[in-house]
Amino acid sequence: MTQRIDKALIAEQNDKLMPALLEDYDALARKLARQDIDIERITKQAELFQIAIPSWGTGTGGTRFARFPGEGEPRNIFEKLEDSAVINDLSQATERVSPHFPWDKVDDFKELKQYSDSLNLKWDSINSNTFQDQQDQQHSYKYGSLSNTSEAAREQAIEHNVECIKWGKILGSKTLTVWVGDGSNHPGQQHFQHAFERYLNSMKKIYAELPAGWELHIEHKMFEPAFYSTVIQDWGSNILAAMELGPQAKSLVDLGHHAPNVNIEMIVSRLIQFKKLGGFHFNDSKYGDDDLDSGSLHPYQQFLIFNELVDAQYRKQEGFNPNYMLDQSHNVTDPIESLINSAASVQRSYVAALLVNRPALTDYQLNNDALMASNTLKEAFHTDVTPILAMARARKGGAIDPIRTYRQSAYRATVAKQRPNSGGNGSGIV
Ligand SMILES: [Mn+2]
Repeated sequence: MTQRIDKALIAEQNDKLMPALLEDYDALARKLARQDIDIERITKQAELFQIAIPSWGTGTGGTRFARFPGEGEPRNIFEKLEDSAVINDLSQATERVSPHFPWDKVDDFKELKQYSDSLNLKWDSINSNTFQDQQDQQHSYKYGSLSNTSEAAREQAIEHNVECIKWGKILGSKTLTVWVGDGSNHPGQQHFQHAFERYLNSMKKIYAELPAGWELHIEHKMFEPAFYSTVIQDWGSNILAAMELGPQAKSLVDLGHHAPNVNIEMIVSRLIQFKKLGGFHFNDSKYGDDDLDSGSLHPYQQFLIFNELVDAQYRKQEGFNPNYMLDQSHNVTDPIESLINSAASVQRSYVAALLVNRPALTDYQLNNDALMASNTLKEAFHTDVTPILAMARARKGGAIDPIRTYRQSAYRATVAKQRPNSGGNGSGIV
């Protein structure tokens, strides 16, 4: 049976919080009006904001050392969808779910589509997995998949991606995201050019199978599991591959997959300029690919990325329609709470970026007024848009305070009884 958040509970909680929200919303409306910004226009845009939930994010993550399973973890894609529906019930910003195959593979994809329809959920990008071996797999990916020196292993990886497209068509997805762990751990282990050539040849075969209207998103990652070199190491290799493949191939930016201190917002601008920005995996990081909750450490960086995105929207940049998705690992929190928080954090960056006075910024830039240009961004970033986010949720039937309402619902305790712990405590990078 599908367990959901009772609409009456959301309404009851919202009734208690609405008077204070109205006070804060009106105060913010007056403040924005002084800057010639109509709060209602911003709130409507906040209501339209959507970010996809990664199916694997609903489970407890881990590190390569250990994983500590949480209570009532989803055991299959149907239960992951149930948790995703709860996140959307409360946040009203996450109506799409991104699956990972073969982790989420089912025998009957039509049945899965019917189930997601019944929860009012849609499907985002399909993620293929050729970075680990599956049971009964003929050829190992120990030495890579799409760039493996073995043609048989490469063909097997291509075939898996083509199957992912087939499943995605049934689910109504329009994107295939490919990340490979291919690379090397020793200098000299791999011929850089030949490995990249093998990867490109494999990707060309996958690209040839893309239906019209689909996109192929390439995800790069600097390190891990290969620690010396990876075949799609950085945005440079990524965009080269996307350009080589054709217009349906674009680059995906995972915030944790860059060297420390890299200017990610400038990479975003470059990808926008050349119509190669496919989408995002939002998360935060301190040391590397930490998969921390979005905006938990670097909210200004997240805002600056959205400043570029809103700028492209403002300039009506041709071919600009990136996918937004979360990609985080929840090791010590309830994944539902972290995903609700993170969706709101990314939405906050988007809404704050809408407040940037763009004509003034352009003027400061043209006149080389560095201080005022910087202050223009800071003014928007420092505006507390919490009342807009809460009002957008409330108007769509979501919760003014989604975490509080979630805890009141006791959803986790209920599903913990229905989903006994599988006892799996092995390592688990997800
Ligand atoms: Mn990712």
